[in-house]
Amino acid sequence: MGIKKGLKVIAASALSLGLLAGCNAGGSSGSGEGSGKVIKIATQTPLSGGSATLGESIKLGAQLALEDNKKKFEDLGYKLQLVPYDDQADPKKGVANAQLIGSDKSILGVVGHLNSGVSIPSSEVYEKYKVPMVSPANTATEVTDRGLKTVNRIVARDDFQGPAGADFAMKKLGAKKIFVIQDKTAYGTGLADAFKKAAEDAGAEILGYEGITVGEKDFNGVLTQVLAKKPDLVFFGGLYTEGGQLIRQARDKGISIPFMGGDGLDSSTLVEIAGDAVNNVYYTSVAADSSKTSEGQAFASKYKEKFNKNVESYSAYGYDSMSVLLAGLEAAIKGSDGELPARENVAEEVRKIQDFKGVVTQVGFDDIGDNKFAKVYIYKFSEPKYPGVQEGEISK
Ligand code: ABU
Repeated sequence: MGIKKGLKVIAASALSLGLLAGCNAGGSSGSGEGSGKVIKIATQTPLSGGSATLGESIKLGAQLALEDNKKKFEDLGYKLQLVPYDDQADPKKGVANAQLIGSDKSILGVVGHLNSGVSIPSSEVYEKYKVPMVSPANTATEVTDRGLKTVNRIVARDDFQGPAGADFAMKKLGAKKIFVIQDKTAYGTGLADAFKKAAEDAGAEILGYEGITVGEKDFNGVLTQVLAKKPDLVFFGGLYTEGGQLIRQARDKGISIPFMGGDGLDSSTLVEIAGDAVNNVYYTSVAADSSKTSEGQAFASKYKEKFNKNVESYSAYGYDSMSVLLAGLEAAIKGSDGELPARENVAEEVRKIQDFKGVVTQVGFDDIGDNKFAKVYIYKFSEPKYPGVQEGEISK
């Protein structure tokens, strides 16, 4: 399937599910089945554009968790509602949506975002309105390093992921001369820099460090530089849409050396775009392969049955992020005397979580909202089949 056609299919399926910007956002609080005081939980992820595969998977995972918890909250006297927002992977859209979320007093939490560059400015707004956020996917260090009380994530940080990739590239792949490409976003640059520093500290020579732009489609310029420098590995900090095209165009130019990237490559759409060119591509991810455990397999089956889609890297992380948020909400409800709990109480209860067992994660937040139990995984593609084969699992 061509890239354009693939993106159209994603947009069409998002439309058919009523997921695009503003479709349900801020829906009427008293309508629908069930009874009780309405509590809304928002998701903010890209539901359209080049990052929609992962953005939609987070939303669907979160939706499943909310539905699984509805009965419990009804018994407590509350009716849960999901309000999905499409941030379009755009910081301005994310902030505008965050203002809407903050202004709707019945929204008591947010699952999101996918993109760290959207999460960072949007979460300044959540903090102002005291709305707790749990991110299933943001890995940039700045997301939590600002010390905001409302901001949490369940995945590992790029100052863990980047060095883990560098260690693997040098020790297992024998890389010594590396060319680094990054997409100039908070995520892509942060991950590439963390990888580069760790590789240099371990004695690697960095032959080139170049930026590309999100949305770019022709990588001939940077790949000509790669050909001239003759590295033994290319590291890419960015997402699957640009990554898939970069890899495919590299192979077309005869560049057959290993490529490596981070969790931004961890999507079936990378394989769809790159095709056979994906062979000999390695990626670190902060997402576990859900097929490795019985809980993960059961989740994947349920997800497939409900949405007729296979799980993506962050589907179960959307589920676990929503579950963690609802655990904090449930604790806050205990002291709320039948009223809506205050947002700051929900935020405090979420941050207090120390040992939550999700479908694929164990979650315990430290004092800045990072997950003490987060892990990094290493995968390899040897054939155009998603996900890649797991080559390693690293705990802190
Ligand atoms: N961690 C990969 C998803 C992109 C991001 O953090 O911006």
